Amino acid sequence: MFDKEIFTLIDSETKRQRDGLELIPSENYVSRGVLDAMGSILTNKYSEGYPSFDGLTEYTDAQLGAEILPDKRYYGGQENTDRVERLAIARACRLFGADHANVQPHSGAQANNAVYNAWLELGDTVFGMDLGHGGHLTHGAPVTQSAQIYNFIRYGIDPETGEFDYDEIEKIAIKEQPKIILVGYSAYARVPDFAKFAAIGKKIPGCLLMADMAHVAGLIVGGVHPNPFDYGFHVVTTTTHKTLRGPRGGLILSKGVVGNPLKKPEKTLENIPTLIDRSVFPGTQGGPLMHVIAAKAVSFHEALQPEFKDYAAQIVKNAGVLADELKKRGFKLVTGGTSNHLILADVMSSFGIHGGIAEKALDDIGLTLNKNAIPNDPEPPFRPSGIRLGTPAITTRGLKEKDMVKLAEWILAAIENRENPEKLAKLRAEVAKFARQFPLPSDKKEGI
Ligand code: DSN
Repeated sequence: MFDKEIFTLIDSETKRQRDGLELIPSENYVSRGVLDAMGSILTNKYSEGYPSFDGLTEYTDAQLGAEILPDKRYYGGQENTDRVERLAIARACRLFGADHANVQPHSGAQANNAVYNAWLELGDTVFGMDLGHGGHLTHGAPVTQSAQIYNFIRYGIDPETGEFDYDEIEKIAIKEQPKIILVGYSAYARVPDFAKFAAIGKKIPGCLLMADMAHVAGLIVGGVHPNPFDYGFHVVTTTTHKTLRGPRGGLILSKGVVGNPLKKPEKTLENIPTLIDRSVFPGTQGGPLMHVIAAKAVSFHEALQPEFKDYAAQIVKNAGVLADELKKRGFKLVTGGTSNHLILADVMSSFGIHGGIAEKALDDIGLTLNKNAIPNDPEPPFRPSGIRLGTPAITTRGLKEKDMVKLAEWILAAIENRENPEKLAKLRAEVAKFARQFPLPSDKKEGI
């Protein structure tokens, strides 16, 4: 039986992606290999539990693929899935310099919740970045389940400088004694000082240093963004589909001793890898998505190749040029620019329009981005003052610095002509003609 309605919609989405340019900084285009693994027969398999390791770092990829070690699974038929998951774990550890990786979280939210569940008791305090300043929903926004269970307190940035007030953060941390200091963001265009956060965390007994690096994971493994593990962080969570360019999913990396997840370890920072494994399964999830884990492994293999460093560097170069070109055209940028892959522009103070109006105008010409709150936004969350855009996806398509000039021209033209359907249609045709010169990686047989 052929499901015409769904496959027609998938065809239509393929055309939208081919004919447009993706500027949402948390989105990307996957390779053929990632897509094939995700669409594979591994989706049929249940694999609750974990493959066995006895000293992860002693194994090479080849050994991990070849040996069948005694497993810690609950169902039979795992000879292939064990190997897939071991490869994913080993590659993730190598990419980030971690002692352990849990590749099973279905999403970034699941990854973060599993870490909270692993380390915290009811009512414990977590100190994270304010959502309104660029933090993330899962870092304790009052509407989330975790905010009902734990006590989240928040820090923000000076929107002009983009700097955190580390003295103030230290003062609050010492007073509140959080069990987790969390560094991470989804709308922050600068790079935090991990050493300063780590120094604060080390003054608090039993404080877990956790970094949610979902947005910049690809920049970290590409060597153009600091790695929190180099500064003494204990845990890094991430999604796998943003700058890392893998399938939609979550990942938890940790430092510490990798133990048997079937035995409950003592709650110490050293035992964090095992506490996390138990927290993911059976703590907060059931069966892992083995087709997605295979796709994660494929994307980790891609990210381990030398070309990935060029890709990561190009993302940052493109973002810097795009920020400059937007500024030249009257866009006021939060923090005055960018040091990573994303740009936050205040379109209310630049052009007197809400972010949603700009989002719609750009959608109309085939450029996709999202409305976003700016720090201390005077407007309500659903009608915020800003737009958020970034370069990970367009860099995958192959756009370079010179193309950022054209892009900035189109962005301004869409905003200026937002009430002129004929002009918007003309711009849309121009964008589509340009975009078709840069095929989606999944359209290419040879992949990325
Ligand atoms: N929704 C993601 C983003 O766009 O940043 C974060 O989860």
